[in-house]
Amino acid sequence: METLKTLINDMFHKDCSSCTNEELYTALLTYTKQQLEAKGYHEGKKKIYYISAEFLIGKLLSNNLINLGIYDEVSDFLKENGKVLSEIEEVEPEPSLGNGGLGRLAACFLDSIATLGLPGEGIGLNYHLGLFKQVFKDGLQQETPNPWITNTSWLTPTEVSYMVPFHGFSLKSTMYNIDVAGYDNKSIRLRLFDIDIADESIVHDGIAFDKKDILHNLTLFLYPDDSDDAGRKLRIYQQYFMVSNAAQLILDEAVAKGCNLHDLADYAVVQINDTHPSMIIPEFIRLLTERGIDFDEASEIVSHVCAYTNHTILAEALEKWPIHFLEEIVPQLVPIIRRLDEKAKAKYPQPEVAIIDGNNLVHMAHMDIHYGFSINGVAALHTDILKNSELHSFYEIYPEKFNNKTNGITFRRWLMYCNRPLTEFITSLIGDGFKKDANELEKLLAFQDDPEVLNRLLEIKTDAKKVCKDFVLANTGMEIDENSIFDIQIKRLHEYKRQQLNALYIIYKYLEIKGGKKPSTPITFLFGAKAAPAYYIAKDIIHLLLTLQELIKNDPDVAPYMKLVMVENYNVSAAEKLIPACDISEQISLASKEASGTGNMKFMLNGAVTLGTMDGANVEISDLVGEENIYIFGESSEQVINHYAQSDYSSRAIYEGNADIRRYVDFIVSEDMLRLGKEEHLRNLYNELVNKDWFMTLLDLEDYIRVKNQALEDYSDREKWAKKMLTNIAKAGYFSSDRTIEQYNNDIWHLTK
Ligand code: 26V
Repeated sequence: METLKTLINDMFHKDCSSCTNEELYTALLTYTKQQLEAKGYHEGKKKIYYISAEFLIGKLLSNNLINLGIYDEVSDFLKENGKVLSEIEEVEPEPSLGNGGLGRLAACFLDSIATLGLPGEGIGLNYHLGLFKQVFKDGLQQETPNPWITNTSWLTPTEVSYMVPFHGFSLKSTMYNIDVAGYDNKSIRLRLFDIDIADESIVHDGIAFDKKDILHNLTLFLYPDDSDDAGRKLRIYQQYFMVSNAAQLILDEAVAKGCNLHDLADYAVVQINDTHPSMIIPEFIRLLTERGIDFDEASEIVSHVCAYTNHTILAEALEKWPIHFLEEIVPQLVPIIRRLDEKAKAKYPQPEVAIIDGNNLVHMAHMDIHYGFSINGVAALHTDILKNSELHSFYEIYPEKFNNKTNGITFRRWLMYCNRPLTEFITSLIGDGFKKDANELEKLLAFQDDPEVLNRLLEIKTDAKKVCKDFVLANTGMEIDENSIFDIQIKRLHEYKRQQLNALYIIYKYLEIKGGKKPSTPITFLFGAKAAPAYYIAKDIIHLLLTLQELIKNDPDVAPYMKLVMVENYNVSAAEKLIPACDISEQISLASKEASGTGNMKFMLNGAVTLGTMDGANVEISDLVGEENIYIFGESSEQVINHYAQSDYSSRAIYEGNADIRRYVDFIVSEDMLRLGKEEHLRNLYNELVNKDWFMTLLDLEDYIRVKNQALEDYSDREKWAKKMLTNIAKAGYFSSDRTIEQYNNDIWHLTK
């Protein structure tokens, strides 16, 4: 710690104990950056370029200290000087450069790529404002800007700069780096491209801004609201800016290593993270043909470089751009896309595999599949659905391109950092081999009948609930009880994730308690979720939750037995506090709709028991832990897919045919609720549920109530419950992103360490 001591002295001319937390944060940032640089970077002939519109990296200081292996040393040094690392961390602004799972996955992958020693880079955009900051006012979500770049941030500007041509003008870029440390290994870099003239002063009234002012707004916001054409076009500007920079960088790096461009695939592999970076395919072809390679060979080269990951089957999330938008913004790509489309059509004339469809929409995923060499889903069930239904026609043409890569999470952040007491306890039982080989967690199974171990596990959970309690108090002003059951649903607000199903259970429970049936253990229902600014039903669901929160809080008959808490501005840091404290992990999407989920993995790793549908990676969790150690309910993905195919689901029929369900749904617009909430929003949601319910909430409600009641009852047998917790932790090893990245490398990237 001598270097850190000297650094603090040099920077502030005083010793550690006299510094403010802000000063110490600045010193630690400088110190950590130096340490990272000193360790060096993974290099190799061939590199993986992971291109993504989102990298939800969260705060970096502690994570970097852990991966550098100096967390304890630094923390002790600070303690000796009367300082607390976790308080210094509060100073760090949070980079929320993603919406949810897809962006967080990209961040976990960078950690694993670095940890496994693979040469690679992440490439994305340097959004000045991350995902909006959520504020609750009068029971409604409001959005405010979420800046994160300060002069003490992890970004390092570089000399690298490119010109990116748009119709009528070009924009000059600057590349910034963020170092991503491998655990006990060298680093890789996240490259974030920016324009030099982005102007935060054009933002007004919350997060509104002129969407047409491209020269000043291009990198201002993560994913601008795309509910109108101006928003959609801005997304195309952003995407092209990202991929043009990426393609220029990749070609430059390859050439610098001696590549003659004909053998680009020996130097670069590009993972296209959902369709946001798909324009890299025509952009590569444009740049290669400019450098003298003919079109057919250029498209052949690219087909050996690009691989595509699909993260959703939701129709509204599969990008299809009107060709006239592309003509207006990036006309240079249009002839290339047309030619790629003609080539594909000549071989495969079926309309469902066309790149440009009869309505002149460009199907970005179709371009990826025809001109990439790999397409993967993100959980076994999801990949099966892609093969057998969503992308079946493509699977018939290219069966060899399809493969599954079940998602994973980095255990450095989601166990070693966020749950140090549990990490230490596990280490005391099985040693620290699990930190490098997550499968070693299975050794914990040897302790499943050891009452001391099980007791300690319960104690650690209660301690984590106390930490969470403080966080909740600071965040919401609400007092929760660490001895209650913590039932948690934290994820983006979306109808398919079915927060509304959870809300209907809470209504059922409220009415039950009002009727005199008290639960043996009090329950705390915790939520955290942001709704897309233009997604009105999602915002209505938030309103329902906030109104229920008020109702329950103010009802003396009910408040001692249950609480509903909606955490404001849910983000990575909040997740780090909530996940270790969870007893019941809510993973209740409509079967077939959640591609994988990764929160489910974080929860199990921290000893929560899953309550979920047979969807996404829940299926694999269930296979691993066995039915004793998970609570599964609801219709299967096959049944759900059939309902859609037959159009035979009617929420109204369920509502009219089942008096209990009718009572819970009617409660949304009851006098009690209308007194506290806003009629317009509650009635919208009520109508949506009764008349449409596209994600089949009412279909699974009865079974959900039954199985959730069972879970809550089982919680009382503490030893039996602790055994379930232990099994979940022991079986979580499979979900390490190190395993996922090994598989990407073995099957798709083929890099040498
Ligand atoms: C995007 C959009 C954009 C338009 C409005 C509606 C909508 C709905 C969903 C999405 C999802 C974008 C892709 C995504 O984030 N997928 C998530 O990827 C995670 C990592 O693979 C996976 O765990 C989640 O299940 C999946 O939803």
